[in-house]
Amino acid sequence: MTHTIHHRICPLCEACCGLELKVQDNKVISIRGHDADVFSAGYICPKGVALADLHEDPDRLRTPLIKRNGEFVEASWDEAFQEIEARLPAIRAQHGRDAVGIAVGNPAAHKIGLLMYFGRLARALGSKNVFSSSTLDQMPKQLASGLMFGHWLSIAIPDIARCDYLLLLGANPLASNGSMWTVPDFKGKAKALQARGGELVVIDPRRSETAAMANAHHFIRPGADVFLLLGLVHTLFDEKLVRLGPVAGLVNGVDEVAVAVAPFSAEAVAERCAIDASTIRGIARKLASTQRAAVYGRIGTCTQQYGTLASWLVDVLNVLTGHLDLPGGAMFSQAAAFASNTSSSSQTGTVPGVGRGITTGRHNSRVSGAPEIYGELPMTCLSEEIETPGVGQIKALITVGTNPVLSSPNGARVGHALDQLDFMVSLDIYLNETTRHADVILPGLSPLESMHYDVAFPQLSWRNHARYSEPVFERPGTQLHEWEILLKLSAIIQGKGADADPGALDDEHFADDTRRQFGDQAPAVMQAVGHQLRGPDRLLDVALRSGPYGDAFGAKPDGLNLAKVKASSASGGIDLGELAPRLPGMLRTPSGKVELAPPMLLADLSRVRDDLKLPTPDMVIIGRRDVRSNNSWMHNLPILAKGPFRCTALVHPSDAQRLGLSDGALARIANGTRSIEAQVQVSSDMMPGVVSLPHGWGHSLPGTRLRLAAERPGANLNTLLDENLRDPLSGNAVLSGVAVVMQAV
Ligand SMILES: Nc1nc2c(c(=O)[nH]1)N[C@H]1C(S)=C(S)[C@@H](COP(=O)(O)OP(=O)(O)OC[C@H]3O[C@@H](n4cnc5c(=O)[nH]c(N)nc54)[C@H](O)[C@@H]3O)O[C@H]1N2
Ligand SMILES: Nc1nc2c(c(=O)[nH]1)N[C@H]1C(S)=C(S)[C@@H](COP(=O)(O)OP(=O)(O)OC[C@H]3O[C@@H](n4cnc5c(=O)[nH]c(N)nc54)[C@H](O)[C@@H]3O)O[C@H]1N2
Ligand code: SF4
Ligand SMILES: [Mo]
Repeated sequence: MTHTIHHRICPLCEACCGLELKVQDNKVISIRGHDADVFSAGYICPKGVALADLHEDPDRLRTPLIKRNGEFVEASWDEAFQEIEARLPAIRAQHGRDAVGIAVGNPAAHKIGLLMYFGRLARALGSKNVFSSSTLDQMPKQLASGLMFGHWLSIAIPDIARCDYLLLLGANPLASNGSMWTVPDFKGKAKALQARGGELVVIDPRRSETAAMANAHHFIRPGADVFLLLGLVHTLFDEKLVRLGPVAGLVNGVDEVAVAVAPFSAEAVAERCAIDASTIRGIARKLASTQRAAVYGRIGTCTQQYGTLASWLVDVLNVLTGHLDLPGGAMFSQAAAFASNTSSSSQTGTVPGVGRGITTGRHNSRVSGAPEIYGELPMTCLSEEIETPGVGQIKALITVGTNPVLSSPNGARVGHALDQLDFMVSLDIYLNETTRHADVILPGLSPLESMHYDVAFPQLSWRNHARYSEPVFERPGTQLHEWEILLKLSAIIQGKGADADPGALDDEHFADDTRRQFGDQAPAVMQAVGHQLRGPDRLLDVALRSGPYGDAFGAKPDGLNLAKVKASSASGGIDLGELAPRLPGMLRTPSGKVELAPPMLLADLSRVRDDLKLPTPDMVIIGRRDVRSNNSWMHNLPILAKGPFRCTALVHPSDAQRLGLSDGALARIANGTRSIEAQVQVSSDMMPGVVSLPHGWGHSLPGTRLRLAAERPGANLNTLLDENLRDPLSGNAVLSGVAVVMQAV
């Protein structure tokens, strides 16, 4: 029997590697990196190989489930939608729009059908109760970037191919494969940087895999990055090292920043962040004196109470050292499709780069009063919005690819809250810790059964590219695409009925959108796109053709369209070149300039000032990632589950000795009345006084269908974390540096 070869971009993490799959008898027989891929050049990690296990996983849901008398039973799609129609609109009619909440999780960022159609459902619902894992993750970075550059996804990334000094804070790309920075084979690129004489410097409370390969690593007290960063900015002013370079005329607020950082000399912050003043000054000098240098901060700098300030200061450093928007510095990718910062006409007029900017706090959460941000409320407000009676209380919830019972602080409370709902629908591929609370579960397709194009990550990519994947397998006959499921749910909400045809609904939406986007040109656009395409493919064709490299619907015959990008798949996609300067055209701030000193951020510095002398708790907890794991949902795949147990609590030998903990034994870790038991691993890679435990574990809850994961369930870090601790500006959860008490069991 002969096999067939397929090319597929991996949807499992932000590295977006191109894979080559061999298929025989309708089974994947091998997965390797696609050597010809223009972007990832054959790189792959163990999770990419696990796509075959995911496809085959007998626990992965393939039919809708309806809960009857407390037990899930298999149902047809018609039955599932009828059940939803019988129950959901009535709740909305009785209690109002906000009574139906919606929560979306990480996999949606990796699936165009979820990402592009989730918004349609959210708009149909018209509820203020929209939540996503962004507020457990990167909202601070999005907010800081939005305030500075005018759009939530205009995020500067290191131009690693040409950089000679890279300062990394709170990121471990050797395990995570990069985040808010799409950079497959970070290790290879970092080694090349070192080979050309460059330096990689890592700031992390643990000597991570990335720190271990760095030229220098400095421990930092968890949650204290804002102090280090302020010390660095202060040094630049203090030692007259500020040079804006070519962007000088495009930056507002340098003097305001100089005044704002005045209380935070390297000497003043050193103790608070546990890095000496001379080291801080040395890093600032090196950043300023290296022609091609960049600073990058990721989850460790976001998931803390000063997340937005830390994210802002990362880019303040990039600007003040003259590295923004220059080769080898911190640059902006130019995506082929869907990027707001490439739209040809600016929103407010003819000046390139002038836009509306961003606004937050258009409404507030009902119970805690947390400000709306990017149309969302903090995920950590979900439980209280379900539990607290009154107008606007959440009575029904739709979850889309999210598992907050494990991924959100105080997950047990989330679980109890979900039990209080009148109705819950989950669009998810597993019966897991969260979806077991649902009344109806609607399964998405296996990634190998759907087309793929990354919407968000080309906006954050180390090099510009356009790559498309066809489905490897046909979808099973009765199964729906996730975009179709989302449209069906929207139709039910809008009273169009459970048997509305998703194709017709899609046509309506498409016509509306095209009129809105193209005005008078809409009929010509619709005609150019034709009648063959539907769903995400059609949206993609329009986006590519009207995008910065597009064929302008025929006016630029050499430009891109869907057919061309599709045709390039076997040869590894289309390379669109290295990053190029994009200022001022990509800005969307009202001033048309980079805003270095947004008032909201300067005002928040008063909290930092008050906190300079805060005493160090005896023991604090932080998270980590392992290359063979992915948040809360890949522990059921054989190829990843085998090998050493990964959910261990790393502690420094001095802490182990002090607390009587021994390697391999269990320790109780407690925060107030909540506690877990985790296996200790003594490690001199830890900063003393810090314990590291990965998140996403705790698969011992009853009523799930994750048979392999349940064999080695691990402990749930989020049991210990506090759902009331947030960065007040972004609403992001504090997941790092929380004080705990540890003792031997
Ligand atoms: N303590 C601590 N907590 C953390 C973090 C941390 O560092 N420390 N990290 C946070 C971060 S960065 C994130 S992004 C969040 C992630 O938290 P979540 O957004 O909750 O995402 P996951 O834990 O990845 O769970 C993904 C869910 O989607 C389902 N799923 C998988 N594939 C598909 C699909 O193709 N379609 C559909 N419909 N569903 C699918 C899975 O079954 C699972 O239910 O966790 C956060 N939680
Ligand atoms: N293998 C694997 N890959 C993943 C994921 C996964 O679960 N597994 N999840 C994906 C997701 S959703 C995301 S968002 C990305 C995240 O990608 P990264 O941001 O690279 O996340 P981590 O690998 O957790 O690395 C964070 C580092 O920050 C350190 N740290 C903790 N607290 C602090 C602090 O206060 N300050 C500083 N400076 N450092 C601190 C931790 O010790 C850790 O080494 O990874 C993605 N990729
Ligand atoms: S690094 Fe691994 S999980 Fe991430 S895209 Fe590449 S193969 Fe997939
Ligand atoms: Mo994330």
